[in-house]
Amino acid sequence: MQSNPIHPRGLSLVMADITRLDVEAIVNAANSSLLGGGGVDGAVHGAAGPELLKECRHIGGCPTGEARITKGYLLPAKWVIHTVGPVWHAGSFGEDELLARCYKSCFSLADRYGIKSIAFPAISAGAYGFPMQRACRIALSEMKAFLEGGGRQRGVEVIAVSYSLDAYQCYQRTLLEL
Ligand code: AR6
Repeated sequence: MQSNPIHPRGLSLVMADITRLDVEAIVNAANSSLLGGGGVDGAVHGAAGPELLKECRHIGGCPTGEARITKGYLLPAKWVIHTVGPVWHAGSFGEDELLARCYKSCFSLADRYGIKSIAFPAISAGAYGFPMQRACRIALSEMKAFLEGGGRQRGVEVIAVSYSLDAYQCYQRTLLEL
């Protein structure tokens, strides 16, 4: 795991497989069925084991921009917060707002469950086609807003996880600009 605490106040950037992180909650970039898929969703279900899918079946899906919480089962993380990012359609269908809403929905669940450490993948920036830099800026803005709006005072740690060096460097650059 590569990490660089360039932002020491509650926010860190790491390059890692999110399923291996020893945090209280990891976020899954799911689809609206919540029944699994590829990318980080496939990795989360693979590492958590079949009990996760069983619990997800009972939830009955999740609309874009919202989030649902389950247990982490075989993951090191106690909780998985599943959120459904928007599919990128050239940016003219409210994608930015929907992506921001994903982060807000995750933070709101994290608060409700008293979660003190939460790791996010780059929601929508894989199969859903959201441009990485734009996704990165929205992710980091929402993370900062949450921390500055009381999350930091409550001792919550937020981790932005990248899965490639390119993504990691994009987060680094974007964080310096914010
Ligand atoms: N750890 C951290 N980040 C990861 C991992 C991992 N193990 N695996 C992939 N990423 P994606 P989306 C990064 O496609 O764009 C699924 O099929 C990846 O490099 O997982 O929101 C769902 O079921 C990228 O930067 O999610 C949906 O149908 C980021 O995670 C759809 O894909 C998000 O990529 C959701 O698409």
